[in-house]
Amino acid sequence: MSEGLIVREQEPLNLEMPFSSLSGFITPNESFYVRCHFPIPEISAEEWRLTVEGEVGAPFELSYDELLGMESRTIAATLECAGNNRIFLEPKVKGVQWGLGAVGNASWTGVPLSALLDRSGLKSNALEVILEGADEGEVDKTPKPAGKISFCRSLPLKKAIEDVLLAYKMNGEKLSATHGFPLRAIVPGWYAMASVKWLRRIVVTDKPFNGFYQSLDYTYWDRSGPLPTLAPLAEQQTKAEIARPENGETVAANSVYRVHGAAWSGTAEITRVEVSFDLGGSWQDAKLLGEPLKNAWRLWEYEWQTPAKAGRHTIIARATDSHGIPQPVDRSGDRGTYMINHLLPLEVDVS
Ligand SMILES: Nc1nc2c(c(=O)[nH]1)N[C@H]1C(S)=C(S)[C@@H](COP(=O)(O)O)O[C@H]1N2
Ligand SMILES: [Mo]
Repeated sequence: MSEGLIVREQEPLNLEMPFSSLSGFITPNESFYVRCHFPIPEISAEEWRLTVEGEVGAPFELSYDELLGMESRTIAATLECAGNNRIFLEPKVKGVQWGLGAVGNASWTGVPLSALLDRSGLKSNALEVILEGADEGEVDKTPKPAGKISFCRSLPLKKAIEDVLLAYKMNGEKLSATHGFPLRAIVPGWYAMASVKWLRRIVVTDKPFNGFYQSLDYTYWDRSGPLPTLAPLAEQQTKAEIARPENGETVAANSVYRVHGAAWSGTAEITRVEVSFDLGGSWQDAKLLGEPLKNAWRLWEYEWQTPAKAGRHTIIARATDSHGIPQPVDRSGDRGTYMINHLLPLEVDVS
């Protein structure tokens, strides 16, 4: 199953797709990166139940078969780990050393979270929805709670109702244990820590949730208010990544090389991808492939007429979305070890 994936960690399992193998709009299940904080829970579909509780008029639980019997929806969505590209940070930081491949795009089938929230009879004081996974363990960072915790994240009620899907299929196949069997959340446009796997409980709360992965881990310093505040990571930041050539690849001089990759944005459509071969001095438009789809990446390509002269060359790609916000050239320290979308030059040998 993990064939061809880069093993970043065995236990817990953390596998990366070699991004140079990007071959289509849909990432095949066996190539999709895997990010786990704890051992993968073994869950039997017969015994498993999803409970919906908290600030609701009518708490209830659902079996796997009941879920499959509900009206379903299928959406394409790109999941990107908030620590994707961390290996490129200087100086080196702690955390899984992801290269370019902690990202993938799949089609997800399941039940809208709003259908369950409707049925629960939300109370008027409902503020957030906590999604809890069945995986548990001790956290290996400090400060931390004593003993075991489960992996959970909360969503503002608005986002929870808007477009969150509870998925049991990935690219038409039953969800695998590594990707969250029997049920996971897909939170479109958000960094993938929000897309909780192995869901077992949904808790509606009337206060902001301050769990470990909400308020200590997976946070950044938000400066939209009068003072910097620690805020939970949310929307994916606009980014273009180059699949080929790879960093360090040798390409033939005086030939045509297909530079290609993918670009995505959490809140808008990708409207432009450009490439630069002179460290950002000048930019050429790449061709966007396929159709724009909200919350799914867009593949792109550029026919590069390689230089006649041998030597080292750099390539940078940058994406712009329909909000017009370009990728940052430099990295902001407010983002800690997450949300890494500044421009990344790669080097190739022309020979
Ligand atoms: N229950 C649970 N959900 C989880 C995680 C986890 O460790 N436990 N990891 C999160 C993170 S950080 C990411 S990037 C995505 C990865 O999803 P994937 O393994 O299907 O690619 O799952 C998220 N959901
Ligand atoms: Mo992640």
